[in-house]
Amino acid sequence: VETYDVIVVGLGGVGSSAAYHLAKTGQRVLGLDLYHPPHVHGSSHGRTRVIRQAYFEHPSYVPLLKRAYRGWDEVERASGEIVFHRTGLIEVGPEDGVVIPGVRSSAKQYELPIEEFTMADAMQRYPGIAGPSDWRVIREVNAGCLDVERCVQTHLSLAENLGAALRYGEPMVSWETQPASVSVVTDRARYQAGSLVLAGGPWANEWLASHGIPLKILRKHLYWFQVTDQTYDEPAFPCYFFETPRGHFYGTPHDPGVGLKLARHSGGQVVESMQGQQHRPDEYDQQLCQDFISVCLPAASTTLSQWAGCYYTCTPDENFVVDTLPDSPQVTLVAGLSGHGFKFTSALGAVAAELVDRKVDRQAIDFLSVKRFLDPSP
Ligand code: PYC
Repeated sequence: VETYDVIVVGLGGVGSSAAYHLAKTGQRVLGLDLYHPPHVHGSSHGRTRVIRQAYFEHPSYVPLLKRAYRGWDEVERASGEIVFHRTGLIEVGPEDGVVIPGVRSSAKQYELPIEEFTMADAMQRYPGIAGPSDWRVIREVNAGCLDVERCVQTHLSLAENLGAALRYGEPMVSWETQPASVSVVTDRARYQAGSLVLAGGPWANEWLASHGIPLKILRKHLYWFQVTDQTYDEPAFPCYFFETPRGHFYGTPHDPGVGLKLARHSGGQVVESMQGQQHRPDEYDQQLCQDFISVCLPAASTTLSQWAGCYYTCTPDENFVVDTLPDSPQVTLVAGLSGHGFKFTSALGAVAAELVDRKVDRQAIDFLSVKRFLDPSP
């Protein structure tokens, strides 16, 4: 039986970062993935991910986001790669929605630089956008997008350079805990370690359901649409996130040779299990995105140039799970990123390493604990 200090299962956004941070602390790390990451089968692909700090979802995320920004800086310094494109972000929607008031509130509490516009002023500044005159637009200056595959690849390379053993195409078949250790069985070997980090994205729902952690997998869709001029090119055009009556839509600037990325953050089709899953397009979702272009991105074409499928793994409150298992502290979970977690992964890997080392600031992640599912308040 091969023996390690820590086994990390799942080497996408979270697992690649956890492997790096654990290897950095001198632990003997084994990383396992059922495919060859960065791959297209889970949630850590699709060319870009929005990164932002004035978090409309909840101000409690902002300290973790500040840590994530430092984490991406560290990745760039350590590797010489550029993973973070500082394009800025415009968030657009009604005054009484969730996005505009939420961005304002986090920005105010943490003194984050934002600029506000009326819709009319924003349409002058960004000729590619449109919307009702009573909508507001907030530009978050320090936001941008991450090169998602490069983030995963770079964390993996950094981990490997620090001695982590990474095994690809080796699915975990089962895991079990002993009083102060864990064992993991894959389709080809049995491993033993002091700790286990479960970072399986959508595959985690199977691993965690019996522990009372409810994760819902959603099938999602990413589109790239043709553009006919330079309206949506960087640096003039930033990342965007719209709250509309038909849902939340987001995207990143024109990707030369590929198109203008657009996806619907809301909606999605429930997937019961990842067993035998294959991506497949959804006509209704695509039509909603084309309708969104016609109304809100009128200088873009509704002709599709590329499509990709991916998955969200959602908790009931859409906040992550970052914790150890209550009855097995040697098992760390980072799960249920609920479609908004990739930007955090440089920090979540570091937090996972601290959970393994039992040196984490529990207060900072209390709102992400397992106990909220097991012990709901009346
Ligand atoms: O967290 O900004 C985000 C995001 C946009 C779409 C999915 N997640």
